[in-house]
Amino acid sequence: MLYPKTTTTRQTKTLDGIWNFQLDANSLGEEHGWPAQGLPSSIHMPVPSSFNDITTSQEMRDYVGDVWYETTTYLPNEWFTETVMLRFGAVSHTATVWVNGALAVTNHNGFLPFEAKITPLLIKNGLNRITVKVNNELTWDMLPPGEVTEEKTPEGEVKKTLHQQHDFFNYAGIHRPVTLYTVPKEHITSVQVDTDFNGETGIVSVEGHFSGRGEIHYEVLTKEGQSVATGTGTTASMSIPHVQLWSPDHPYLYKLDVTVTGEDGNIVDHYPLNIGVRKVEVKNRQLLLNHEPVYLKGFGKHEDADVRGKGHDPVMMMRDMYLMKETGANSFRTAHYPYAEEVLQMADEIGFLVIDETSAVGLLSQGVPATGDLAPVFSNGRISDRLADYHMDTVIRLIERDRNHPSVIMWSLSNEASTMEPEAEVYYQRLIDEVRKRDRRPIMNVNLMLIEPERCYVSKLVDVIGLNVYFGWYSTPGNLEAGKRDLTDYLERWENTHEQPVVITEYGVDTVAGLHKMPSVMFTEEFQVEFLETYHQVFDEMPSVIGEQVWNFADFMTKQDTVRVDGNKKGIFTRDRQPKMAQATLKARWLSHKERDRHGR
Ligand code: GCB
Repeated sequence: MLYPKTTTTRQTKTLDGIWNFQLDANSLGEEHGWPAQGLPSSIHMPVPSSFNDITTSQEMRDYVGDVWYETTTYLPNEWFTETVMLRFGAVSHTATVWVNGALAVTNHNGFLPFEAKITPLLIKNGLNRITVKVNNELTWDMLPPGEVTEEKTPEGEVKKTLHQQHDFFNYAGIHRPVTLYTVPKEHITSVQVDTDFNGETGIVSVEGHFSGRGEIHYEVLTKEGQSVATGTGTTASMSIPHVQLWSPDHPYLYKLDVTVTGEDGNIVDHYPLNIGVRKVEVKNRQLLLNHEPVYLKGFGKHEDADVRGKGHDPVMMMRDMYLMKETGANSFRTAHYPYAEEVLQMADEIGFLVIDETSAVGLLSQGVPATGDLAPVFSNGRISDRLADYHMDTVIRLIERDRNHPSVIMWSLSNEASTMEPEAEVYYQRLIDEVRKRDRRPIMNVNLMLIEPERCYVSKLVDVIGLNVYFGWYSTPGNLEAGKRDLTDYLERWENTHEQPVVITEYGVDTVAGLHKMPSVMFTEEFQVEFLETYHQVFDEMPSVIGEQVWNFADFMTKQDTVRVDGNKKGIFTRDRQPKMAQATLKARWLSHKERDRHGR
């Protein structure tokens, strides 16, 4: 699905702003005709944003069930000669959309875009009403999985409670931009780009599709607008002489102009996109970017901020990007779901290597922190065929959405699943086969530290193994000496049983900003520094470790729990994006690791 853009043949109109909003605890909105008649007693709500933390109401924050959003807009008359599309960047989790009271589209995925052709539903000389019903419930047929229970309050009302497996607050609402846009009646429907290079020559392979009859033309332009390659047809392979390769240190983007010309020679449709020429491979236990070994330094992140929750916010996004660069990071993982498309566009521009993750988090018998014994979820039917199909759909849609980003170097299929069950092998093999059919990027799966390398049924199938490790925190709490020993032992076992390289996808400790103690104890800033330094000593002795991503970039909100102090405090930055002491530790290490980048281990 192409990102909406204003081009010489297309127009866009944002619907972001203040919408009407109403809770619907008894799910009566449809019965009462809200899509056609309007919301009867709404309040104001910003879009994009989570609704949970905007007001001071406890009910709103912990609300589980249906909520409604509504806005109105006029459209310029000239739009009615074109096809009009309505597109949502993401709505968490289930959305039903009406235009002027008529059903336009439903979507079951809280972290991926969806759209509908709405031309026939629009009013030409009047105000158009767009209504969205959002449901934030989770089931074991969805990702992430969860469960809702109901109880009767003393007043006789039904109160729903969400039981989730994952360690981030179940923020909900219209989370990403909402856009109306036009496409010509016959238009470009998809563009897929793959890049490579041979010596000084860049190779750009494109596959483009057009809904009508007409020839597609491609032109590659430099930043300065100089044409360097052209091609024609559904598929084309173009060569760029003296290519400037894309990398985090040199995030050079070319522009690919895609056009379709009609019989009269006029341009029928035009869609430009940024492309970066680069090659990613996993070979001899190394991650190669443009044939050079690269060591990943960076963070597991979240889309999370005070007040706006998971609502996309360009202000926070830019602050995060600059803070990561400042700290010397070259990468991040979109833990634990696909991030806004705008984040990947910026990663392309600023230069980050992104591990792009699905929303498959918590396919386990336990919530977080998962300690002790794990019970089965694959073999006892908890993970159903419907969940498997949902996972597959997510993977396919993620690849379709993100495949053209040079920043995306790897697909992460899931975080911390019950991969010690033999049934997991078939489940993951099916996903992996599908990914390999569609794209040649390396595949990763991320493991919980309770998964034993000798008894993991999935790691042997992937290209890169992700490990989340908390020895000295969740095990032997506060004892870094024991933590170091156990970490060393664990990583050595992975190294000895698997051939693939390992990225440490999580390591970190909860740290309350401003809490200090000498000698250190858990939760102090000193302990966070010592924990990281201890872990780094171990990583540096492990040839299989090709990257380290600290958990987490910033403090983030979780559900209330005895092990969480107003959220998860493992951030290197606070939730308002100011540094803890450990930022300096990472910066000193990561900025002096240039050599390691270039030569690998
Ligand atoms: C994990 C999870 C992550 C949690 C983290 C923690 O292993 O992948 O979602 O937030 O541990 O802090 O416990």
